[in-house]
Amino acid sequence: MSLSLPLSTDQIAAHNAARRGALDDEYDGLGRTLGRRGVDIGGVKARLGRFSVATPSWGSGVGGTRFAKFPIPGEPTNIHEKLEDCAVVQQLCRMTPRVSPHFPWDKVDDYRALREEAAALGLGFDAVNSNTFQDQRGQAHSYRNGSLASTEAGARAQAVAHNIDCIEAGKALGSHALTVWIGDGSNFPGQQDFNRAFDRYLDSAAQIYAALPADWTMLLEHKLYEPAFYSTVISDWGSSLLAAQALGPKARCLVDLGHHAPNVNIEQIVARLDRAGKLGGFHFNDSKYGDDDLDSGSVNPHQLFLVFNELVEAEARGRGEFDPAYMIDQSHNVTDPIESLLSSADAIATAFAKALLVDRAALHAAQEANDVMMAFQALRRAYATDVSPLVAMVRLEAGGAVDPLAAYRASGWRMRKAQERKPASGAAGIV
Ligand code: PSV
Ligand code: MN
Repeated sequence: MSLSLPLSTDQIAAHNAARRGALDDEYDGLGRTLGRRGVDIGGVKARLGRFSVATPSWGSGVGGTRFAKFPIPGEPTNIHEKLEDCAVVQQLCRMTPRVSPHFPWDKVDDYRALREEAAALGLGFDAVNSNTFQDQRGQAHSYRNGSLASTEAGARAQAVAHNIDCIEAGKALGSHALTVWIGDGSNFPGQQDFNRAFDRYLDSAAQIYAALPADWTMLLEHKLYEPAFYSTVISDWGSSLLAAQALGPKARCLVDLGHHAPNVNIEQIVARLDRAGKLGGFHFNDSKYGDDDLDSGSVNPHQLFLVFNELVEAEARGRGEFDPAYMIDQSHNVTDPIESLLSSADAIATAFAKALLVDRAALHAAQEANDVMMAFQALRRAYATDVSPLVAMVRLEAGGAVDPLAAYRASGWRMRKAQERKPASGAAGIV
């Protein structure tokens, strides 16, 4: 398969050449700083180089709120254009080699051909996402009263069949996971029997689970509210864990950073789910108030660091196979989505790099000795370290750009696409 990358490699090479000297200097300085702490920067660089996070196909388009969407010229309007834009992100940052598709938004007739198309752009596919939170034109049963947990047998069967179709598409795409998030729930006290709704969900989910290939994971994504505003069926990590345990070993919990009650300690949830052997994956984003789907690390980068600190702990604890599916799930309403994805990938890698720098022996010793301040300082020292030369060096050595945003702007990609692509619609709606 010959690669046909979207951006000029010569242009990226020239961009890097102009920045190489300064980067070497800053990287060497960081190496000396870490060396004095007994940390080998080369080892951290190698670990960071193996890290990757999937981009969401839907995140390459401009998002909107329930009030409005403001399209930009040149934004993608179909899966082929979305793949091109995800390939731009991957070419520049080299840590987003897979795309997570959402069906039926990304439906095509030939998924094998789509897989080849992606491969030619340097991309593979990550978890497939089902959508039973919207009605599609011509479908027999409405999801107005729910999908997998609906009281209507026809709606439940239709939602199960859609998820099985997603698995089939995913098989052809080379995916190994299905992410299931449902909007089912209630808007009024008394509207729904909490436990009967959960039982219906379990019954439907078990039918999907039975259709999973042996090497697949079913990722259960919980969310506290929206579109149901009084209760949701899979509202929190407790319900998610109960469901994953009831379904079996291939079912795991997916943590979307925006899907919790305000002020919940998400990093503790990460630790608990890992302890239960059920930490399946992440949707990275950030929020100020609720499920805001803002760019990762834009509001609370410290929380992102604390989440990664638990992930590094979890990996070190080595409870079996540790391979959570990392994905970005953001709504880019006021930025060029490619720029947001580049900036977010950088923020995620930065948080991971900092978590790798935590002196675990010092942290654990301070915890055992009840030395509160030194336990905190073990985290603080890692968090305060400027790892940007390390993250940039990993990118550069993998073939990406030292400064991805500058390289992207210099490429003129969006302006070129504005000439070629048909305009996107401004229809509002949360995605
Ligand atoms: C729901 O809010 C969610 O986080 C789920 O992952 C959806 O599938 C996704 O957003 C895309 O709209
Ligand atoms: Mn999500």
